[in-house]
This record gives sequence, C-alpha cells and structure tokens, in this order.
Amino acid sequence: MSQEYFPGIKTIPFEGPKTKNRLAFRHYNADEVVGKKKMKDHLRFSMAYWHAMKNTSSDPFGGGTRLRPWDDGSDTVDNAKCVADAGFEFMQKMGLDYYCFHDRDVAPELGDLQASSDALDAVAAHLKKLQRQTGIKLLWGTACLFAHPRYMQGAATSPNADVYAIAAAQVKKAMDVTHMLGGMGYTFWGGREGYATLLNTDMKREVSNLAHFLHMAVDYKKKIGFKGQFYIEPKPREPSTHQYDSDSAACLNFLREHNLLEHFKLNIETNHATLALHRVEHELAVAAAAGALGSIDANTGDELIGWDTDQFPTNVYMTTQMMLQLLKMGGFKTGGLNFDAKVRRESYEPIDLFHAHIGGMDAFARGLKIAHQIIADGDLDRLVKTRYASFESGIGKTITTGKASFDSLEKHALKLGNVLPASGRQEMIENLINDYMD
Ligand code: XUL
Ligand code: CO
Repeated sequence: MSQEYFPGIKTIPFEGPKTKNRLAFRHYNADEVVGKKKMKDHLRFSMAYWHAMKNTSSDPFGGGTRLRPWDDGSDTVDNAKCVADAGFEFMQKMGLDYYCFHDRDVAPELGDLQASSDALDAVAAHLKKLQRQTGIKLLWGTACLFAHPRYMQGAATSPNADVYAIAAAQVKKAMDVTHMLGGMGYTFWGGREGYATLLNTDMKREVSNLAHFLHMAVDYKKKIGFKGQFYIEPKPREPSTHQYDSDSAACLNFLREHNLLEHFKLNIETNHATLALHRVEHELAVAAAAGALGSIDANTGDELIGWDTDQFPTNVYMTTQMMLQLLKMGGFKTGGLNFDAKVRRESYEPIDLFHAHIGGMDAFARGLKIAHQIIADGDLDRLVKTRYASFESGIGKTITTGKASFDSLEKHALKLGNVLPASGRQEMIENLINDYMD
C-alpha cells in the first residue's frame, strides 16, 4: 500500500458522546468489554466491497456521481489491485476487522470464463498479502450471478442448462478463492433466482435445480476442505417479481424440504426484511429459532421509497432490537455485521464513506450496550416468562411436553369457567424499553 487514497483522514478514534469531532466514534469503543466480550468481538463489523469500493451511485435515472480516485474504471488486474489497496486503507482507518466481496467486485469479468478466473486469482493473491499485512479477515465471499446478461433469467434457476453450468463454474471458483483467503463463510444470494411471470415459469423444476446446485456446492465444499459456513440471504423481490428465497421462513422450508438445512444458515438483511413486509427482528427471530441465524447484512430501507435503498443504519431502536435477538442466541459464531449499505447519491465524496460507517458502527454499539443492559436487568425477560407461566406446570406442562390430547384438554376445559389471558401490556413494555433509550 504505497499511495494514500484517503489523505487527511486518520484512524477514527473513540472520543465519547460529548466530542465535537465528526470523524470520531461516540459509542463504538472497540476494546471496551460489554458482558463477557469486547465490542469488536460482539459486532464483528465488515465492509461490503461492492458498496464501499465499487458502487458509483448510479440509479435508474442517472449515472454515477461518486468520486473514487482509487478506480480508473478499467477492467484490469492493476486497477483491481489499486481498488483493493484503497479498500484496506479504508478498513484500517475505520477499524473494520472484516470484509465481504463478490468475485466480480474484486476482479473484472473478462471475455471468457478462464480469463476472468485468472484475473480473480491474480487479485486474490494481492488480497491475501493485504490481509496478512493488516490482520483484516474475509467474513464471506460470494459470486455475482446476477449482473451479466447471461443471468437475466436466473443462474441456478435459469431455464438454460449452459447458463446453469457457467454459474456452477463461477461458484466453484469463488469458493476456491474464498477458501484460499481463509473466508469464514460463503453466501448465496439468489439475485435473480425467481421469476418475472409464472406464465413462462416451471417453478417446481427451477426450485429443484436450485436444490441440486446447492447440494453440488456442499459436495465441493467437502472436496476442497472448506470449513467456512454457508449462508442463504433471503430477499423477496427486486429485481425479480418473486424470489424463491423470499424470507427466513421460506428459506428454512426450502432447506428442510431438500435436506440442506444442516449445511446452511441464514444471512439476514434489514432492507430485505422490509421488502418482505417483516421487521428485521422478526427475520432474525425466525432464523434463530431454527438454530440458523448466521450473519447479518446491516442496512436499512426508507419507509417512504419502498426500494432496496440500502441505507446506513442509524436507528438505535432498531439496532437495539437486533442486538437483543443476537445476544439471546449467544452472539455470532462465524458471522458478523456486514454493512451492505451505500452512501446516498448526493453524498459523493470519499469522506462520506467515513461518516456513513461511523454512524452505523455507533448505532450498533449503542444497540449492543442497551440490549445488554435490558438482558442484564431482566425485567423484560421476567415479563415474558410470566406471560407464559401457565405452560410451566399443570395442564400447560402436559401440552409443552407433548403429553396432552384433545380428550385430556376437553376434560380440563369442562371444569373451567370463563377464562381470559392476562393483559399483554404492550404499551407498558414499550415504555420500559424507552427508559433505556436516553
Ligand atoms: C442485494 C444484496 C447482495 C448480497 C450479496 O440486495 O444484498 O449484495 O448481500 O450478493
Ligand atoms: Co446483502
């Protein structure tokens, strides 16, 4: 890393909530211990290569606006290495310990598969060197199976077997590179694995082909000895009308039906949850209940726009609810908080990347501290426990332990008068949570 791509910006320090310095953390103090772990080990922040380094901020109505002095726009290995240098400088200055990439973010897609794979190998060797120099690790890798025109009708759900084969070869290579870089995971996001209209779609065949694809990935993982975690990232639509991996519940059902559940966990993204008309904490809770909450793509949507706007998360109420789910399941094992988020098109200067990540990291640090305090105090937990207390003994326990029958329940019910559950106390509980938000 010879050239400095972010001159004038030093490593972002922790200065506490009273600081006036906009290039400082107010809440994220990497080495501060919360509960039993350091903040950085709870949160495991990651840079999304595609948004931080490659995104130009173009939108459907206009071209890119971003200033990216590290990228000359050429499809060369040399240029890709400059982008990597800038990425590692950025991560070091931000204190981001992990990163995630698509194969085509880090290296150019060239005229044919072999040339693209060779370019990827060349850049991967450079990434390995940068990882060694900085200690930054690869949280997960993935393959871009949605940008090239060949994938216009899907990759592992394409109606064309040759396209399917090229997708498989691309994933094979991306897995090799992820493995070589010591990646802790590998993500499958079904960018176009869905349909535009059912009229031309054999859904049963497409879903079954997708399952075969993932089984082949599991086989290949074993073959090369890759120990990282496989993730599926749910998203209901956009760009497709309907995606097969539409939400946590749909993904879990698909994985179970096709005997894949033991090999996969979910990578939950906030804005995808919103598009599925769920709150992110719902998606996290569904995944966690199945023992399949693996990683998080941290961002947020705009309630008024309704697209996958991938904004940086700043809402502490939301990060608190996310951290409550995460702490309750015992924290990340292989996963982390990957900022799959982009600065607004109007925020086009390199320094805006710093402001954006500082805001996201501070919002999650506050969410972590608040969630930890809520759990430590135990009031919320006690309220929930009390609400379900009737299942801990007597007739309730026979239900919980599977010993009840309609006959035994009828016998019990006939002895009861008019029964009502206790108040849900939603407002009181919301007030309780707000007490922590100062
Ligand atoms: C797209 C999205 C992807 C995945 C990786 O909405 O979230 O960037 O995270 O392919
Ligand atoms: Co994502």
